[in-house]
Amino acid sequence: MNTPAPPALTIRSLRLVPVEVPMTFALGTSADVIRLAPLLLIDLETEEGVTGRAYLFCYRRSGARAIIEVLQDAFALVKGQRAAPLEIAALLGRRFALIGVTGIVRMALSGLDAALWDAVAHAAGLPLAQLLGSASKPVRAYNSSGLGLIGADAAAEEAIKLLEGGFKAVKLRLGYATLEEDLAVARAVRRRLPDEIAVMVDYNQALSVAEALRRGRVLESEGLFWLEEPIRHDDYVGSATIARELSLPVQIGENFDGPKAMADALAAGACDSVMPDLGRIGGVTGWMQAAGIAAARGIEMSSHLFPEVSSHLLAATPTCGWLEYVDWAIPILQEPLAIKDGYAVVSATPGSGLAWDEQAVERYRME
Ligand code: SMN
Ligand code: MG
Repeated sequence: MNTPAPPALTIRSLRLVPVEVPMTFALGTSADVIRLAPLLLIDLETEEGVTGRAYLFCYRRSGARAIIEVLQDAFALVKGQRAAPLEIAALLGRRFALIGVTGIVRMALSGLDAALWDAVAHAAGLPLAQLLGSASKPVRAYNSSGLGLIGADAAAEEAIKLLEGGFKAVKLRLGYATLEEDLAVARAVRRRLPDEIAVMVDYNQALSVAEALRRGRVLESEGLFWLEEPIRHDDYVGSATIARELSLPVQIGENFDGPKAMADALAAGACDSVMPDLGRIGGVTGWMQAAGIAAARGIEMSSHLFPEVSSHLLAATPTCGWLEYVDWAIPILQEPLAIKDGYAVVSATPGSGLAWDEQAVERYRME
């Protein structure tokens, strides 16, 4: 049987809408508290009528504004070109080489890349995971909503609520002023949850190497699952010391700036496992390159944010670890990611499963 080849797509127009979505649980990290999720919605239209969608989590309003500027600039460079993500990544990587493909620029290009892949998957009539060669298997997920620096009692209460949906794991933010406070909160949450529930802890880069060793040595006998970003994200030498010294596995990756950063981190022995972020690793293209590096080294790879697209990517990741689940995009999505018995159900429709609830988008549109 001859199946017609999917049409080649030509990039036509770009629609960018920044929204601020109220979060059910505030995200209180040791660096900042986020109560409204600043998301940038990306619609990339093609001449053939296929639209590719993606969103970026922009951390701050100013992040959204800056990314819009760069994305419009990038779009002008590729308008009229074939919607082939690898070609576009190579072209834009070169054109942005002078300013540097890092930070805001990396996020903008990652968003564009994810939207391109979504368009290609739509044109092929396949869920993204299948386009990448996977059978779209369910991916185990931990609930990463909430559990900010809210104190022992409140954290223990909130942790129970986060198990709804059948989650078997949650993530707790640490980085209180003292080790004693960190320990009290970790113990309160650990004791409140059944033993089979995994508790990850995340310091968001709060500690020095010496302090990470001091706190880590105490926390490692508290039944925790991983120790995330204890120190500055790009100190791979310091992180390697911590990973070597502690029995508690060290997890980093949300700040990997492209696959090369991940390769460097692994070469330095900086961590036991990795969790790249779709928006910083280089979109779907960067993710798949990173997945190859993780697979070659036999290192488990989890995701950071963007649970909808990350579910597809993890399904296509040979050393698939955990999906980080956050509910932030639910209010603006037509079909939120389904969680069943603690597993993310990879969407079965063509593309990455993103479609906006336009009324909600208007309601939450950023001023
Ligand atoms: C985190 C920090 C800031 C924004 C989003 C997420 C956190 C995580 O480090 O890993 O969830
Ligand atoms: Mg983190």
